[in-house]
Amino acid sequence: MKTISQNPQTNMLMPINTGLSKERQHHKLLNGLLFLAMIFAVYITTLQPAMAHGEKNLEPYVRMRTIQWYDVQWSKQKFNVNEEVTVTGKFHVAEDWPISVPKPDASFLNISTPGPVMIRTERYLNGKPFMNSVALQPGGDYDFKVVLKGRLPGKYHIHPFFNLRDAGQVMGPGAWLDIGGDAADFTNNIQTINGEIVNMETYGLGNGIFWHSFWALLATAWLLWWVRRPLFIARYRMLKAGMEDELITPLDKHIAKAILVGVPVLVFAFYTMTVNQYPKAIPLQTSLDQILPLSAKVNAGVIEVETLRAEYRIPERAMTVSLSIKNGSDNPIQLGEFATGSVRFLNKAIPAPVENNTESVIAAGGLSLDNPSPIQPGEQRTLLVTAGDALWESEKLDGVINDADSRIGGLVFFYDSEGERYVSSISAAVIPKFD
Ligand SMILES: [Cu+2]
Repeated sequence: MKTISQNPQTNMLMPINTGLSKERQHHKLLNGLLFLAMIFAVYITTLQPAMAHGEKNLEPYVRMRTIQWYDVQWSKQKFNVNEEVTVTGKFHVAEDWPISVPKPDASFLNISTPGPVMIRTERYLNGKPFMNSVALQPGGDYDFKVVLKGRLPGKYHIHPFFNLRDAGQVMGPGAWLDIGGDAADFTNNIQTINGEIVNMETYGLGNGIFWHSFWALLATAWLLWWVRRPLFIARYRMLKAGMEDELITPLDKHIAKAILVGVPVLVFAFYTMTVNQYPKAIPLQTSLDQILPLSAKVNAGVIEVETLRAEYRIPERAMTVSLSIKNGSDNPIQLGEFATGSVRFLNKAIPAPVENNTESVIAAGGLSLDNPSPIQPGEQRTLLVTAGDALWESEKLDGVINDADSRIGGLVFFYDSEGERYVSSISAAVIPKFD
């Protein structure tokens, strides 16, 4: 450096320097523009109503082969603040649970909402009320019911969904709910076991704010007490220089001792006060609810379905599944629907009742069979079923062919001549066809 600055031709460096600073200015401008673009993107995305909110993000094999929802139904889609609405439905827990997804030993049935727009007042699984997570059994069928109460007016896309421990969320079909009325009218009063009526909207709020602020202030103060001192490198150098005595003062030690004794004493004192004030209390529950699947349904073993082969033709966006079906019932049966990952492919030759008001994605004529004649009692038939629709792509289910676990799963619905429905879960490895 010295040789350069002493060089008589120092001037020569000038143009280069200006060149560099120009480049830097250019960089600054570019960064600024990028930043503006980012702000703009955030602005645009927040302005637009959220039409989708991650329903399609989960890998297709997780959506198709874990919780298989069906018959999801809302009691109403338009209601007011304080009014109750019920969502009911069923789900099958796939037998062919993906190897990379932890088993559903702890799962929580939840409702996805954009913020606290409703409150949940009741929840049932197979008719039993439950509060906690539940262990689900692969192969089992369950029936659920959740009662909610309108809290904030607006139009929201709401889904029932399962939180699976260590796996993520498996969304059920969504529905638009319209909550009318005034947010100020919302009431959420409950009666405690002591007979006292409390308003859940404000109960304990002051206490919560006080304790959070108290501990945050204490912790911040203690942190700042040390941070204002020389930190890591300076500290290390003082240590090396044998000045460790100056790093911790007698006052530091006194304060540390006061905190060490004071905090546990404080916690114990306030704990005792609380226990005396509320002698009848139930601890927060963390147990796992044990609810068995619905007892083997009447149709178990009546209709035997085995998946022989599945092929996905990419240009046609069609999944062709070869099923070996044995009709053990007393009536002729016909295949009316194939449902997977909240997409329903219907056989329009069969007036299968579309008995739900969730806008689960439906391909009305998406299901076709190589032999549409009813399967007679006692007959065993190999049926070639094609579920074809652009929904494979728009619902991002076709990504299954790029997964390391290229297997599909879903439910097939048979209807007999008496209107009886039989549900079977199928699964198979998928072979992609590129042309
Ligand atoms: Cu949604």
